[in-house]
Amino acid sequence: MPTITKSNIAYDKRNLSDKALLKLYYNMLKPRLIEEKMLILLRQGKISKWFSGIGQEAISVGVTMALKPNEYILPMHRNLGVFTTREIPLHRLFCQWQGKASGFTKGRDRSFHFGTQEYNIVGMISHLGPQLGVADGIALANLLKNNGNVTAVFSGEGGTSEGDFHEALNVASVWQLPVIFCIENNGYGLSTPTSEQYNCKHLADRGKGYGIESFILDGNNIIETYTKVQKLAESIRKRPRPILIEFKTFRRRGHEEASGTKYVPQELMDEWEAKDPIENFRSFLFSKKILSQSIDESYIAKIKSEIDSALTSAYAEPKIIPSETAELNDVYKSFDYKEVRPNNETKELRLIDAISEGLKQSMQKHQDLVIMGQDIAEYGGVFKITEGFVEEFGKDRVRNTPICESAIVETAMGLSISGIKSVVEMQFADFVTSGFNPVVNYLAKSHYRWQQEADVVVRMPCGAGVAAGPFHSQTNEAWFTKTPGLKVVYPAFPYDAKGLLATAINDPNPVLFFEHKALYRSIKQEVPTDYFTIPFGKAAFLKEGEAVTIITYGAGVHWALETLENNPDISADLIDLRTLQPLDKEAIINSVKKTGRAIILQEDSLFGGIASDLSAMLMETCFQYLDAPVKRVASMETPIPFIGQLEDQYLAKGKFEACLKALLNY
Ligand SMILES: Cc1ncc(C[n+]2csc(CCOP(=O)(O)OP(=O)(O)O)c2C)c(N)n1
Repeated sequence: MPTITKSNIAYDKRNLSDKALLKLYYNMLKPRLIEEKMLILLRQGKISKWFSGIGQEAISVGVTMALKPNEYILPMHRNLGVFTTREIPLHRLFCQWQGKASGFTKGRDRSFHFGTQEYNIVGMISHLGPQLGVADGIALANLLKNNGNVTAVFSGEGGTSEGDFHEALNVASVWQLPVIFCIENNGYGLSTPTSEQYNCKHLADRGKGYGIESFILDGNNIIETYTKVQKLAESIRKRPRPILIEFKTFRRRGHEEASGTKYVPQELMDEWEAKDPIENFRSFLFSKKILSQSIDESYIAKIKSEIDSALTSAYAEPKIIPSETAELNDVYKSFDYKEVRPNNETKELRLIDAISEGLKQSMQKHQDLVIMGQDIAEYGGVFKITEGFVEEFGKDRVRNTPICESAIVETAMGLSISGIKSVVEMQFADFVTSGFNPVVNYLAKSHYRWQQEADVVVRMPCGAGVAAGPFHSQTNEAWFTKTPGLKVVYPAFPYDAKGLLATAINDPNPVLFFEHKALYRSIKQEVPTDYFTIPFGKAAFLKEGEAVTIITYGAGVHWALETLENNPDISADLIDLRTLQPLDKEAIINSVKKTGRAIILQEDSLFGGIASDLSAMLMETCFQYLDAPVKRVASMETPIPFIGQLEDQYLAKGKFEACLKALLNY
């Protein structure tokens, strides 16, 4: 019999059939019984961590049942009910939690940190908020495909304090994306009560500020959550738009099991225990004679036996045997590079024109490629690279964005999950800091974590020499070359820029594509008029010589060329790296073995830059071939100053010639 004999929740069964009501009950019971088992295993030390959703099942189950199986859901750490309602086999879930091969992440990520295309679920990353922007991207894909699908994404009330929440809702509203933002307001974010988390009466009230319809629902009432979300989803499918729902509920256990609930007043616990979504619904179903003792017992027995057999099989599965090759092979999605050779017809292009032409030809080749950025549509972007694009490709594919770098990178991730390529233009490479988290944590790690590619190119207009000061001059490639999962491209010439951009867009992995602003209009070259590609990981030898190897990229290439032109007696190999990740190690090492001297020139400040790693690599691989210590030449260890004479002093360019000569005289 139910432990709550008379329901404390006022249910209205509306026109739901008994079968539908029993399904709701069964689907809530399943995650509850799994969790109860997990708590026992935790006490026995058989699992390490557990984030409990006990008391919040009606939200996960109600929302999932309201959506169609092919509609994406983006759950958080307390949404076991999403996974079980989508009928993921328990064996796979348990293997995921035990880090076994039949899980979803090959032991590489824990608990609910995984997605599965098979079940249209995109799991969280620890940072919480990015889920919301990724949902925007999936919703945008649905809008562009005009398939009428809705997307649902979850956040706790704590997560709504993150900037990602604001940006995602803003973008969804401006673009009228078909997404349901579900806030589970469960009273506490770790130990922080709502009074210290936000200062408005209801989080749903925020909807108004974003121009989004919003609703407050009793998150413990399964009929209310299910029927209302179902109705809203139906309406959104017909008239795409975002909707915000605040589900009032309560976190009945610790943030994670080990951390306890000492800071939660007992009265609150008692109050919410009395509102338990399953006990109350069970009592209601009993009172209406829809559920009987024997049906209830059969449900419990069925679920428990499923749990027990899945646990047995998960425990029986062997542990993953570490293999460095297997790990390294999954950092990037394999990419079958297809060479497209340039035609013979060329025309002289500046770097900026070559990038524009390359991007345009990729837009023509990939009919669903979407580009997003601030002021890129009618205005053509601040550098005019996308001028005329909106006329040719339309506003669906050439999208002006609000100033929401995080949400737009996340949107790009969501597009990729839905099979759509995108290019994001950072107005200046400096501003990537405002979208840093999704670049280094979402785009970079998805393939390694759950084999989901992030088919995104982020264009990065970068570099100094244009008197633009500390926030419009940085060349921040080293932040990204040190993050496994990203590719980093840095062309110095129009020809390379055009061909490498085409490859970057073809490559399904996330690519940071650096474009030096000072080279945009100053460097010209004959460039094939048609579409062509250049492979990643192949450096260019611009000069060949005997005495020294000069290794550089970007603006450094032009500084080195100038120095060699002024010193025709210096016999040097000049290597333009062109791509920093992947790196053409072989070309560098072979050249240094030949010349016995190496100088690495970078525009970035010295410490922690590319030059340091290359230097270390050469010391490790070429020590016995070296006639002199490897030399690094870089800009000063200061922010980048504005005024010309300070900027000239800052930049490595002024030091290079003297350093090169000193190395040759060593
Ligand atoms: C960016 C970031 N900051 C802090 C944390 C640590 N953290 C993880 S969950 C959590 C509380 C989240 O609260 P809420 O969003 O209300 O969800 P709940 O756990 O209550 O379901 C915190 C602070 C984190 N994971 N990511």
